[in-house]
Amino acid sequence: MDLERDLQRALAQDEFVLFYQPFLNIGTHRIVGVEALIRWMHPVRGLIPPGDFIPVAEGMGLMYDIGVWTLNTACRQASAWPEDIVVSVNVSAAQFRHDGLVETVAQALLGSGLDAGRLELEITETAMIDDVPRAARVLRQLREMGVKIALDDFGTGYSSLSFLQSLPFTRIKIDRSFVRELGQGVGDGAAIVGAITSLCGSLNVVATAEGVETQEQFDYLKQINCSEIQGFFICRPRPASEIQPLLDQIN
Ligand code: G
Ligand code: G
Ligand code: MN
Ligand code: NA
Repeated sequence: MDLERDLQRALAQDEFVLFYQPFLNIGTHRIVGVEALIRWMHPVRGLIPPGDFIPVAEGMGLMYDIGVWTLNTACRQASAWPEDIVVSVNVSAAQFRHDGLVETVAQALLGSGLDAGRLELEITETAMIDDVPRAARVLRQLREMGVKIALDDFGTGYSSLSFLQSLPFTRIKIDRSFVRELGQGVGDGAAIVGAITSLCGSLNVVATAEGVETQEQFDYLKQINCSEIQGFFICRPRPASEIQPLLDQIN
């Protein structure tokens, strides 16, 4: 298919771009970091979202190289931002299972001059659950370098409490499927978000609610002392050229 042929050339032709979506500390009302979200600027089809090409790229074995590009680009762009801003980079399952990940991260930090404490990797439980001892070793190495680790889309997989306890996460991102139900008076979303938030408190991990879209959701999360939030209610993902002035202005 054309998409596959075009994907093969997209890296060499410099067609990927990173958008960034801020996350906010509810207590201080400050932006504490931004998540890098890849898009493909296709010369004919225009902007293609990651959901439409990442599965294809993964099937073609291209995700590792795309991930290297993403890490390098995110670290380089973040090195120009205020020093208290963290940049969060999504790591695919294929990338996490590759033996070169730790070295790639070290190179991206070295090449950009970004402080390791300003880089966070977002990893889903699906990427780690098949070999938890290995995941623990890799994450420990990254933590020893100073890199932060977020557990992405939490609540959608099947991880146990011992999984949370045995892996050195610095942040847990509460999946937006639970956040969506807040303030609607339906479903178990509020109970689940409340339980994860208090669990994060006990484990000394930052709780971040994803997909916050309304004032009601914001108010609920503030009331239960969820530390950080992300979503269209705060800011949509935006290109680097728009994010930098925003960060310079408010921080
Ligand atoms: O930006 P959007 O909401 O369309 O992202 C859809 C999905 O693509 C999300 O699950 C997100 O984690 C994933 N994604 C976005 N950017 C990257 C990236 O650079 N690398 C990987 N592996 N996944 C990404
Ligand atoms: O899986 P991950 O959490 O990395 O997914 C990030 C994706 O979520 C991005 O594609 C981003 O565009 C999307 N997203 C971010 N905020 C919101 C929101 O408030 N509502 C919805 N529906 N999607 C969001
Ligand atoms: Mn993410
Ligand atoms: Na997520």
